[in-house]
Amino acid sequence: MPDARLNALGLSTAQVEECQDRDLPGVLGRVSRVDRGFATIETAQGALRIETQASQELVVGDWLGGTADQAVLLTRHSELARLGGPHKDQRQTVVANVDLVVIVHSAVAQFRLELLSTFLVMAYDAGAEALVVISKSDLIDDADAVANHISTKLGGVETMTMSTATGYGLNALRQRIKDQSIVLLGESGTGKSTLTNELSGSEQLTAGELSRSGQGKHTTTHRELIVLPTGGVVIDTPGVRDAASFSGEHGIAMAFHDICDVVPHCRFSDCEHGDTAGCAVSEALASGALDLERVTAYLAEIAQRTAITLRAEERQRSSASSARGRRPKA
Ligand SMILES: Nc1nc2c(ncn2[C@@H]2O[C@H](COP(=O)(O)OP(=O)(O)OP(=O)(O)O)[C@@H](O)[C@H]2O)c(=O)[nH]1
Ligand SMILES: [Mg+2]
Ligand SMILES: [Zn+2]
Repeated sequence: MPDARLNALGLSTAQVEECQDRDLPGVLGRVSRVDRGFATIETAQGALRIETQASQELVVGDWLGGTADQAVLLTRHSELARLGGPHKDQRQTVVANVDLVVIVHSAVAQFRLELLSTFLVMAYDAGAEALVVISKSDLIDDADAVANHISTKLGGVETMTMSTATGYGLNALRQRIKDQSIVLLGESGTGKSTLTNELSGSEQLTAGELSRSGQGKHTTTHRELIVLPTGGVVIDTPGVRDAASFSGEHGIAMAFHDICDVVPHCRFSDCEHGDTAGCAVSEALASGALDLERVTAYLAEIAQRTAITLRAEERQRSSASSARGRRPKA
């Protein structure tokens, strides 16, 4: 009988069955935080810290089986990944096993279509659903108009409007995310930690109030998983200024479905969608069937992906040729 605490952490039969199949003593718990060399695990008995091995890169949201002394990583059912590594061309898993990616955008912040599109691509590539939350609706007259505009610009993505200052929209959001594992993504200061505190009904995280001296804004520095009293977990993440997705075909096809429907109709398969003859994308732009800003964001995503592939190939070639040039020691 799985423990109620593990259920609250989002345990499913998949983890229980995997432990049985692999002859593990049972499900140990879920990773709530990762620091250099250590991970915090939420277990049936409470939180414990374990040392992590370099060979086993744990991320927040991971499920572990076994015991504290011999913890075994269980199969991930979704992985939210971004580009990282020294050459910014490696896939890096950020969090695991999330059902829903909530992109938090402040109603009074500048809307950056490319950045939000990248978050969407990441969400879809992870195999998760995506929801855009327009926060701080108290600071603007018509936040729903902002939500509608953003939904249109993002290809019809689901949006919700809310304010932690007035409580507007919070119950609807609680209903929407109930019993799910969600991760909050967004720029710094959009209200992710304030929202996490509000949902969890406690002040577990430090949100960005300016200190009296005006210095030292409490910006989030760690990913952290919090269990919600209403069921489900939320992973708060540090704000990002620029995101690069490790964009797979699937994420792009989902985030830019309207454009991807048109691209196969271009006359040339290597069409760059500029002044090329027979470009169906240009024709759709001229007729107003496609939106120029969306096409620009799509081309940026594709260009980034091409550049990364070329860089990776180039590195592979140069390491192969330097290996060939190496002489055995005399
Ligand atoms: N007016 C208003 N202010 C809000 C609301 N939600 C959050 N804030 C304020 O926005 C500021 C930033 O909030 P945080 O929750 O720290 O933002 P964050 O997204 O966690 O920021 P990072 O951790 O840097 O990514 C704080 O001063 C909050 O008090 C809201 O609904 N209305
Ligand atoms: Mg924060
Ligand atoms: Zn074209």
